[in-house]
Amino acid sequence: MIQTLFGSLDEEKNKKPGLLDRMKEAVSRTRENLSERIDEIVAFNKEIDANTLDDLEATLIAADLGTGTTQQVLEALRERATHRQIGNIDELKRLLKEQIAGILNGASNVPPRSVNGPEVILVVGVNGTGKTTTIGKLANTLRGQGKTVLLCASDTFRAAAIEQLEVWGSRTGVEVIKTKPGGDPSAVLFDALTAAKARNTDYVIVDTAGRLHTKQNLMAELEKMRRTAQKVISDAPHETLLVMDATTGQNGLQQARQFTQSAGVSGIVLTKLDGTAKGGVVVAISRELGLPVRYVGVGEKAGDLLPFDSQAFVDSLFA
Ligand SMILES: Nc1nc2c(ncn2[C@@H]2O[C@H](COP(=O)(O)OP(=O)(O)O)[C@@H](O)[C@H]2O)c(=O)[nH]1
Ligand SMILES: [Mg+2]
Repeated sequence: MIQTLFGSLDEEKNKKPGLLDRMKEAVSRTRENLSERIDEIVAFNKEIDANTLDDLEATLIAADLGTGTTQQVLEALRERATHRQIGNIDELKRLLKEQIAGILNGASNVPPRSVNGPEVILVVGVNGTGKTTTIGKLANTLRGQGKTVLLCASDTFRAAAIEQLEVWGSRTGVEVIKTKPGGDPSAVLFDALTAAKARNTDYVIVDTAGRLHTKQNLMAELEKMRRTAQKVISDAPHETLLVMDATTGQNGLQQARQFTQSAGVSGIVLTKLDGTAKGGVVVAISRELGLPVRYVGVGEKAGDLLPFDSQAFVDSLFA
């Protein structure tokens, strides 16, 4: 059973029967890029042998699985292909699905939960990846479940960032705790957590800056925020979500490494899956960062956030 921040995915599936359809829609360009090319490769090669796998390699890399992940997937198929044990295309796709699901499931973990008091979600990542938008979507999801939420505007680096979070706050009916632009991100976090604790708010979602003057500066700031959070709620943050932009592919993965090395990331949100033919990057992320993808962003609206289910994802890719 897949756990998300908000309980089991089965519960969410029951509420939203269209989840698989929405995932299929979101990866439609990736599916064309992957599944339909595989059809062509097999049609061209007639039988599935070592040559087919060579052609398949280029296709998997084009879908942004990355070279290491592609090699791992193909390695598992090579022996069988050499002995002509992959009878037809359905069998080939079934094996690919099995390999990819295995990688995705291998990175899964259960988010730690707050024993008592507010659950704190720290949202980090490079500028423009979709942090603030994702926070708005998460607030919307939680509000829809009747939870109480506070947003914390700790991206004090730009005035526009605070205003953008406030727009999401009013859209979702959630209060935003803020300070003036240029203010101390940790100070506003302290205020937000103190307020949440006093009010017994269910969730606090914390927006952070994507960049400061230097990388070291940024990482030190995030570290300070963690320490500050723990002064108010000892086991906070309960989840640190790294937001990544699917359209930046392998470059985004490079940038993400810097965060996972020093920001205590526990899960990934992959945004803009709707805009790319390279959704295979999900698999590369799981394998290379060893972290589960918790959610995918599939558009700019409040409802455009889907809990990530590896089986629904592979089924959608090869549908
Ligand atoms: N198509 C699409 N656009 C998105 C998604 N998530 C965010 N965006 C857009 O990406 C841009 C940057 O988002 P923002 O939340 O400001 O990024 P931040 O700098 O990380 O806070 C905005 O124009 C968002 O509307 C998504 O899942 N799909
Ligand atoms: Mg932002």
